[in-house]
Amino acid sequence: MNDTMTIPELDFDPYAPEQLTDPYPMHHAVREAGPVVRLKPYPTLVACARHEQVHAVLNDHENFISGAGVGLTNFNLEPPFRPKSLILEADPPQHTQMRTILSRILSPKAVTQIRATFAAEAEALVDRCLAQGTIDGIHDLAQPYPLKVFPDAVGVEADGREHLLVYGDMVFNSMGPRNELLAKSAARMGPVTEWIMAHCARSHLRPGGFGDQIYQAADAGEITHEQAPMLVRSFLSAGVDTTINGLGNALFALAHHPAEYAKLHADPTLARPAFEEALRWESTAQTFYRTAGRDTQIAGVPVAENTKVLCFLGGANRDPRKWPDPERYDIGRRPTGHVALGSGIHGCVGQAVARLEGEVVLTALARRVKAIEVAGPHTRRLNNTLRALDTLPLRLIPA
Ligand code: 4IA
Repeated sequence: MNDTMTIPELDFDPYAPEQLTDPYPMHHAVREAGPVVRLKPYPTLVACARHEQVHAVLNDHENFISGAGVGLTNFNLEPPFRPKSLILEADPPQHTQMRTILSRILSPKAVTQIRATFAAEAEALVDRCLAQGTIDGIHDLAQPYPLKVFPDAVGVEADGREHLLVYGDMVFNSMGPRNELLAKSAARMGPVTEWIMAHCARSHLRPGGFGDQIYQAADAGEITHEQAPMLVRSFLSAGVDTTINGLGNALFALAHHPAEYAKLHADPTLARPAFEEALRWESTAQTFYRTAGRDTQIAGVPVAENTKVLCFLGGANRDPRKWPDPERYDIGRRPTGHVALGSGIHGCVGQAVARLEGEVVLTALARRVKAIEVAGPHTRRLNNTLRALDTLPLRLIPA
């Protein structure tokens, strides 16, 4: 390797509280340093924050595999904190087999069937928030909504659903290093893993729900009955904390951009693009990894087999090489090609449901609420992977 092939090394820890609180200056530095960089605190990995390379890595599943985990930990070297997900932490052909089943259960057609229920729940919840006037955007709206509609659709009983929040926090922290955030998550787990696995059993799932439909696929011989609970676990891992924070970040974006909210209020059909732009602007999942499955390259830079590749989704989604005026939250933008839901064969399988949730909540707000005002300082819930808010005081002005 000659001098021009030397990978720039930057002294950033993406998991330090400062970077988790405001990752954008770090994204800028990583993008400007080059298409591929090294990070001093994690000398064995390479990182990308430009859209072109993040997209290329996510769309090259032959060279950049998921079976060694999509977090910092290389499952070839260290055991995972829980049995590997059959879909997320897997490669073809196993991944394809699981994906076929989940994409059928979460298909646009299935979403048509849940739409009316999801919309009615959004309207009822926004009405309750409006009656309060001043709300906490997270605890009163962004959190209770997915925590009701998604487990309802999966077919999980109402009792104990708060365990899903603890579990989600743990799953996403586990994709980072063994830092204090992970230790704090782990300390809260108590009965949670047992509750999750118990609620993945068919006996706990409402007949006809998304969870039961996985068992129907097992009945049909598409997967084994031993695999079925593990796929239900994927619903419970990926379907709640993600949409909670997607909605929370969208509320944050709208509250801090009153002119954009005014456009949404004037034309509620902008709910879907407003949510999509929020995904671009504040990517809920900030980082994912792949692992080089063989000696390969990124932008001509050699990457050795078994190297972890850190993809800054939030960096790619604000790359000025891709997006004009990327720091601007603009609901008139059509941010096609953002990577907030991933890209390629592992791209979010639940994205039609996630978008439905965003659309119906923002539609209900747009119709009933004239303005959303910031009613006090927000606080962040730091997580190794998620861009998450803890509190978001808001004043809702009725239309
Ligand atoms: C799983 C990437 C994130 C949304 C996710 C988390 C967990 C699982 C899938 C996706 O457990 O399969």
